[in-house]
Amino acid sequence: MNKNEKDLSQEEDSQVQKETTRRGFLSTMGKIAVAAGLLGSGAGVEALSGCARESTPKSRLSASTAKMIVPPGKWDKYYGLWSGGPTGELRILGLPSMRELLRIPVFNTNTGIGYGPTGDNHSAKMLEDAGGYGLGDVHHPHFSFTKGDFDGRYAYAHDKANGRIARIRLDYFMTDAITSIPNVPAVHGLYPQRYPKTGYVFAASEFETPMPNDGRDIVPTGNNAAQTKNYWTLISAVDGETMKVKWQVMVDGNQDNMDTDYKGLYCMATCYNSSKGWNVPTMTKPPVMWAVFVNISRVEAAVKAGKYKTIGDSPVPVLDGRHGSNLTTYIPVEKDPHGISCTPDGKYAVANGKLAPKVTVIDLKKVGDVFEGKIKPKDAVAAILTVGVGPLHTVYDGRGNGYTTLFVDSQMVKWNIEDAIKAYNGDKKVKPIRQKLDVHYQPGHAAATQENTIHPTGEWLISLNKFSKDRFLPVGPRFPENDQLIDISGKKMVLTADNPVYIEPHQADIALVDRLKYIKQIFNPKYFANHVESGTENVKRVGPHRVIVRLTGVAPILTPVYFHCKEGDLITIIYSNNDTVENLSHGFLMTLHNVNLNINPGETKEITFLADRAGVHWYYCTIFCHALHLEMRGRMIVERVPGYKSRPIHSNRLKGEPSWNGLFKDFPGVGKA
Ligand code: K7E
Ligand code: CUA
Repeated sequence: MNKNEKDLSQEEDSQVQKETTRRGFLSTMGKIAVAAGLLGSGAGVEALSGCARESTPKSRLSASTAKMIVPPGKWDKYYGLWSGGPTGELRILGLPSMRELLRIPVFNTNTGIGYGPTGDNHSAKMLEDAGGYGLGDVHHPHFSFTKGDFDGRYAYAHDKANGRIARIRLDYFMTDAITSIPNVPAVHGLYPQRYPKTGYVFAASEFETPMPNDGRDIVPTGNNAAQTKNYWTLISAVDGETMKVKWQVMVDGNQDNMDTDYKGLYCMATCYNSSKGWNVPTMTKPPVMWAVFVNISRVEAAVKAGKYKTIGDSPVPVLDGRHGSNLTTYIPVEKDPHGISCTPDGKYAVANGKLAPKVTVIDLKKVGDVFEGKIKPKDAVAAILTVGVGPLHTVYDGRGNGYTTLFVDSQMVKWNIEDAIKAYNGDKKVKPIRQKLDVHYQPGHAAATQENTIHPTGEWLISLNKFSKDRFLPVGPRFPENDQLIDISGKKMVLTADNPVYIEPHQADIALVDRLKYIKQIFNPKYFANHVESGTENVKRVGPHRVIVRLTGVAPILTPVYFHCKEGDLITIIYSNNDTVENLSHGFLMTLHNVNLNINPGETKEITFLADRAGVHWYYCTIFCHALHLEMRGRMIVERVPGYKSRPIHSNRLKGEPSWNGLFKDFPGVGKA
């Protein structure tokens, strides 16, 4: 950007500021919101017509909404790391604007970024080595930590569907490792060690199974009640650097959400099914369940002393942390607890009741006393506070307040932690509940700026709502979810904006921009052993049915622009993007062959596919990179081999596929109803 451009943008900024202050809220706000695409139709219309459903004072709504607007060309203050649920991906959002900046493929295939079997050999192999599943279910993505704050090295995410953990490196925002956790079918809770650093990444398995789960301990059908007696769950510790599973601790009940403390002493998980039930009535029976705390140093010592067994073919040490073990302690929590999260001052862990309208505040110092045998587990409870119906997750502002989502009440409740403790100890004067705010609707997780670090900023809160109902334009049966932005910088929470989000963000981490300090846009070509230097491009037959094509792209020139091969050849494309200019990525899509590479500046990528159809097949660049981008294409010329049987075009269409005409009789224009 040159000097003049900079001056111009500053001028525009002051213009925007003037506009917002000069004109009244009703006329300006609607325009800015609509122009910037920041508000959903519901909130936008309310703002314009002045019939806001919220009880929020208009002046505060105006100020908060103005604060979330990031003027054209300006950057957000925070990075948000969002999970993508059963899409198997992660997303990067900017906050407070809530604009989506990137989708990071993790457990899925992505044809835009070029990831998975259609994308490149490297990610395809990584997915294949991690079990070859075509999907994942991501609930809990987290940034890595050093000394209790985000350190910008990695993000980690779990796959609940197939018991895996992935690591995303935060220089290039790419998934670089996926580990399968042995002995468990599904991991739900995931949390990185906060101190001294990550360190361990802990994962809690949710679904109890026999161990090993190889057909043993299956009670004959009809005898369901006894079926789960020999089922167990494990809390696993993965080394965040090597991505190897270090140890697993067998625990009672089944595990839900996880967290870690700020001293590196414990990881902890809630248990919503302490009775190991197998249907809703049997799962939800006990009125009091627990949060289990794992004593990390004791587990490490036990591993060292060889006090473990292994399960099945897995070499990973499994320790017994069931009731009676000194490796764990079970702190009672009412009832079917869901989220658990440590306060940023490191003093407490708060567990959320879900089926009890209460949060339980656990004193982490006293958890130490429990481990020493000085007090009983129940004596580590510092407070139980009734907050409302369906508490799921609690986050913090760093000013001593918790914000708990109430799924059933569709509310966010702000409460004071120290006051909750005073009230629990009999002080009748204090009122711990500060405010209840309607959210739209049914919140699951909440996320607040830097809230899960030693430096919470207490600026913005997101209510990750599962239902959006009437808030957005209808788009058929599948509604977007609604991640609502709430201003928590003042005394009162102020609902600021509705943000439709794609399926299904459970949880988010929000980091100040400077925490992600290793970001790079250009690869060093030397990083790649297979880098193709410009001028050395070639086509080589290396076996009777094996051809390697080494290509380069320098906008708008693709080299070579044609190559020959024969039907039945296995082709490997090695493509180096030798443009080393920011933002200048190239694509390589081979028509009719299910292949699309995406090669970033300085990067080399490889993909292998079968050329099994004689003829001329064009390959082309899929990323608009130059005025002559459309000309950036070439031909694969496949010679006929007598007797070779090619796939017919579109052979992936199944024969005997049920007709849509039958399924959608009343769809206009399809068949005759
Ligand atoms: Cu509450 Cu899987 Cu974190 Cu969803 S979990 S809400
Ligand atoms: Cu290269 Cu478009």
